[in-house]
Amino acid sequence: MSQLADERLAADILRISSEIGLIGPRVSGVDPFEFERIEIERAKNAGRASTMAFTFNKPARSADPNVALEGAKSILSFAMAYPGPAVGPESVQSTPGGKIAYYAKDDFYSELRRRLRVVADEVKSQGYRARVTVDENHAIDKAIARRSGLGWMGKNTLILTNLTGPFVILGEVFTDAELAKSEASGKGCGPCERCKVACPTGALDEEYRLDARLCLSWLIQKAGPFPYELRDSLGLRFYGCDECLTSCPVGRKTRPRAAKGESNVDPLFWLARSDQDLIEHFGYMYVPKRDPDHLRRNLLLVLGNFDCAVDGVREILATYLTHPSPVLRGTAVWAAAKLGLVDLLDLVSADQDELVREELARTAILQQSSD
Ligand code: B12
Repeated sequence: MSQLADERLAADILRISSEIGLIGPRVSGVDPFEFERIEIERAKNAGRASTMAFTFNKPARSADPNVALEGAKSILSFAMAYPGPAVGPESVQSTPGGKIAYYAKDDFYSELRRRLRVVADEVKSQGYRARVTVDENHAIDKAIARRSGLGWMGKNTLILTNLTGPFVILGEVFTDAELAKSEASGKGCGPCERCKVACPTGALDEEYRLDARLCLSWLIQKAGPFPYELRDSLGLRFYGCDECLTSCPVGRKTRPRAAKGESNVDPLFWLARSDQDLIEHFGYMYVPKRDPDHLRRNLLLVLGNFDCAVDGVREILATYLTHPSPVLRGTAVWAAAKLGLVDLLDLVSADQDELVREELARTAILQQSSD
């Protein structure tokens, strides 16, 4: 294809992208992302990747654009903004309950994929190949956004744009069209460390690096019992964590804002719902093995972090103290003790499961120390 054709394509993509509300594109080359591959392997070898798969599974594959599209010549890097906190204090407006992080308040990833397919169809209509990727393991979205200059990496390890700060999700269109490449921005955070200070667990322990073992956003997605020592820090988070985003000053005045009076997740309501109801309502989120009990674990953690026992909590906890899942029984033990409902624990006094016995033992120690 001629240079003229490529320029026409670039102009058409730019026009269409702004019409459908995309930030970008900026264009990245297709050399493997060596720096990122080394960093991913470094985190993995240092045990800082916890049990995550994602790009930690096969870093070399994720870092090689030729895997996403054989013969790729350009990567179009895009961002889509999502609403962050409403203006003014949050607490007065929102209903008490589990908090969902802003990036997961709606199925923004599917919406971004839909928009990128419009761009990909245009690329294909002009005779080139195109492949869309969003939050998938064969592409490192942040590395592509950083190299193309779509945004720059903050100390929270997220890609920031001047207008939105970190409140964007990222996606790409890989293509064999040879498009003019754009430059990385080279911007940085300077002395600012607000995200590092704001992180409830100290997960941002090194400059521009995150220890995922401490990151609440990961631990909320990770199957099994939630780390005991971090349950208080979790607070009322049901899914995702925004501390290292809401604390970021970049784009604070210009980023999109959620409407006031955000609705939170009522744990009592959802703990009484069926598997189907839970997956139908929250299934757009990453839920390990799409197991509704994982969502129930998070709901019990939220309940245990309520200030006090609300109406209906005894009945719900009684059912979960006899639930088939040891993880849910164990978490219900912790929640009952936290809410001062220790008499309920008679229901599990004969429980033989090791996990449940461990939770009971911790509760007993807690009891003795508070007597
Ligand atoms: C694994 C993963 C996670 C993990 C690990 C997070 C992490 N930091 O990587 C967990 C589950 C914790 C997570 C959480 C979140 N995630 Co996530 N996640 C991913 C995923 C699948 C892979 C990211 C990856 O490869 N990480 C590997 C590690 C080693 O990379 P890194 O931490 O960025 O480390 C870099 C820096 O340390 C840098 N570095 C080292 N030294 C230096 C020095 C300087 C000066 C600089 C500049 C950089 C630098 O080098 C490393 C490699 O680039 C991507 C999707 C994708 N396929 O790319 C989404 C993705 C990164 N996640 C996303 C989102 C929205 C989130 C959350 C905000 C969700 C929430 N609200 O809970 C949180 C934010 C937590 C955080 N501060 O990172 C978005 C981020 C969009 C953006 N604006 O950047 C992505 C891109 C998905 C998407 N397509 O939109 N996520």
